[in-house]
Amino acid sequence: MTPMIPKSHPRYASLLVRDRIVAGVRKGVTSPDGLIAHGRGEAFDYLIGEKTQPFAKSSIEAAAACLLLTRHPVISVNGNAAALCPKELVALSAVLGCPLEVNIFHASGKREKAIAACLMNHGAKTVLLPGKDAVLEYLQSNRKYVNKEGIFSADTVFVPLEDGDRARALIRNGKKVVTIDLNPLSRTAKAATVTIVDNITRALPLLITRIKMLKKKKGIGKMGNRQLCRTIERYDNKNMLAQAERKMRRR
Ligand code: PTJ
Repeated sequence: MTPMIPKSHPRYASLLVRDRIVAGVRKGVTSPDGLIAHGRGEAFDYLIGEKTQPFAKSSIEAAAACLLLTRHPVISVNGNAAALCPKELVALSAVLGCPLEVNIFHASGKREKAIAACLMNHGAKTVLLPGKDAVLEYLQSNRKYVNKEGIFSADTVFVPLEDGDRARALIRNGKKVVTIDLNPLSRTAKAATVTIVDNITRALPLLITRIKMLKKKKGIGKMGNRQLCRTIERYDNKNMLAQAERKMRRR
């Protein structure tokens, strides 16, 4: 553990989050490469002022609509997401009534089990693991191995914190992709249907709150659904990424 961080430290909040990632590596949940990914995220977060910006709020609105209108959404969890927000990932799966599935880039059966155990310790009832019998097309990396009842048959996959080959492959497999990624230039950010450019530690609680509110409203029937459809129709992911990039360049 990091030596006691005084609350007055200007980087107090950021250092606490950093501690979670380091603890994740020590527990075998996060890969050592996850530390580098986290550092990259920190740099981008610095450039947006470490605050949820209006473009992220618009994306949260669209993400909530997309996840609510989907018949079979699935939450994909890697080592970084599990270390940073296990409680919130479980809460999101409960509010959507959808499965959590472990899917990691740096192959390790041991770490897959550690991530599942971490989610169970935070209240998950079941966590799906990748199998060898369901394989995604257009993907070479370990992330191609998925669960038949989970990502394989999902129509929308929530994939926070990753860059690389998967978002595009998921789209090519006919799925929608919702992501949280602080880097608006990443391949995942660009390929996704909805990209929330914000820190997962801030964005996930906001997304859960928004979904809960919309679910209550949706209770009013078809009108609610039509409103959600309109939110998605009007949403322009490219524009949100451009706004995020502009904000960063100005800083
Ligand atoms: O557990 P594994 O094996 O699946 O590995 C997970 C990592 C994250 C190591 C793996 O997916 C990876 O290497 O990811 P990348 O390519 O480094 O991409 C991670 C993306 O997440 C980058 O674009 C970062 O800017 C972004 N990111 C990092 N931390 C945060 C973040 N976005 C939002 N919130 C964060 N806290």
